[in-house]
Amino acid sequence: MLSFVNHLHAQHCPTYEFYRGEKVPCFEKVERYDYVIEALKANGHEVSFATSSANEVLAQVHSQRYLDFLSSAWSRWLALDTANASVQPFPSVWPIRSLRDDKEPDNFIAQLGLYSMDNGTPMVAGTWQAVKQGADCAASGASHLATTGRPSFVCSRPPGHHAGSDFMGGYCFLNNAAIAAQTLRNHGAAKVAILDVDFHHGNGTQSIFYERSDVFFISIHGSPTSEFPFYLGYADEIGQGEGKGFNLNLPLAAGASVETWFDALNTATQAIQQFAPEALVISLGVDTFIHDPISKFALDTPDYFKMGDCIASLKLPTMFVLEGGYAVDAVGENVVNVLNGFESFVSSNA
Ligand code: Q9C
Ligand code: ZN
Repeated sequence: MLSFVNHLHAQHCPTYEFYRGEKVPCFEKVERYDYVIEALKANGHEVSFATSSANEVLAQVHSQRYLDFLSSAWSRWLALDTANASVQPFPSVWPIRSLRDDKEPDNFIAQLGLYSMDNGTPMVAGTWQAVKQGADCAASGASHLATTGRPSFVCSRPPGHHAGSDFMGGYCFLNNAAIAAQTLRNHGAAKVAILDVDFHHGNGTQSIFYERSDVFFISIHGSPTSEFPFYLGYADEIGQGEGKGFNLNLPLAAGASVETWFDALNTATQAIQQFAPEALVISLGVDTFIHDPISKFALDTPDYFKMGDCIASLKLPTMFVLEGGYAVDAVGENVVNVLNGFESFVSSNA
C-alpha cells in the first residue's frame, strides 16, 4: 500500500507532559514513527512524501482564528521571553462554562487555553511545521485514493483525531482524518465514512462533522466514564440537525475483551455498509494493544491483521491515517498488520 510519510514529524519533539501534577516523559514519542517506517519497508510497502498541499482543505476543517493562532504560536511564545526557546508552553486557564470564548485575549497563555482542551498537548518550536506537513500527507493520501482508486496510508505524527475545528488536545493539533475525509468530498465523493478504531474517542472528528450528513463518523473506544477525553463519546451522541443519525459511538468498558471489541467492529461495519459511502477513512490508532501503557483494551499483534481483513470485507475505497499507539516498539508491527490484513483480503478476493 502506498504510504504518504511525514518527513518533518521529528520537528515535533516535546519531551514531557504532566501526570497527576508531575512531569513525565511524553508517551507520543518521535521513535513511534521510525518503528512504523521500518515495518512498512520490511513488508514491501512503498513510501512517498506529500504530493498535494492541504492549504485549501485546512480552512474547511479548522477555523481561521485557530489556524492563525497555531501557525504563529511559537513566535508569540518566544516574544514573551527569548529563554522560552527551550520551554514547552502549557495552558493554565480555560474559558469553561460562563466564560467568553468569542473574545481574543492578547495574553498568550490565555489564548493557549482558549484553543486547548487539556494541558496534555505540549508544543515545541517545530510543531507547526510538523503538523502542517502531516496535513499535506493526509490531503495527499486522500487525493491518491480519489484519483487512482487505490488505498493509502498516512504515516504521520503527532496524531489528529482529538483536534477540533478550533482546538488542540490529546497530543493532536490538526485533524488529519477530517482533512482526508473533506479532501475526498472535494474530489467528488458524495458520502464518506470515518471509522475511528483508536482506543480514545475521536472527539475532534466527531465535533467537526456532527451536523453533517455527508460524513458519517463511527468510533469504537474506551468508555468516556473512565477514559480520555471523558467529556464526549457516549452512545447517545447520534448527530444533530442535518447530521442526526450520522454519528455512531460504540463505547466499551475499560478492560473489554478482544471478542467484545470485534463484536463492536462488526456493528460498525454493518452501519457503514448501510450508509453505503463512496470512500472510507480509518483513524488507525493501535493503542488498543494489550501492552499499551495508557490504554485498557486487549488486542494482540495478530488481531490487527484480522482487523484489516474485516475492514477490507466492506470492499470500499479505503485509506488509513495513523493516530495513537504508545507501546512504541510494537506500533510498527501492529499498524502494518492492519495494512497487510487489508491487502490480503483484497488480493485473495481479486
Ligand atoms: N497519562 C491519542 O491516542 N492523555 N491521544 C493521557 C496519560 C491523553 C491520547 C495522559 C491521551 C490522549 C491520539
Ligand atoms: Zn488514542
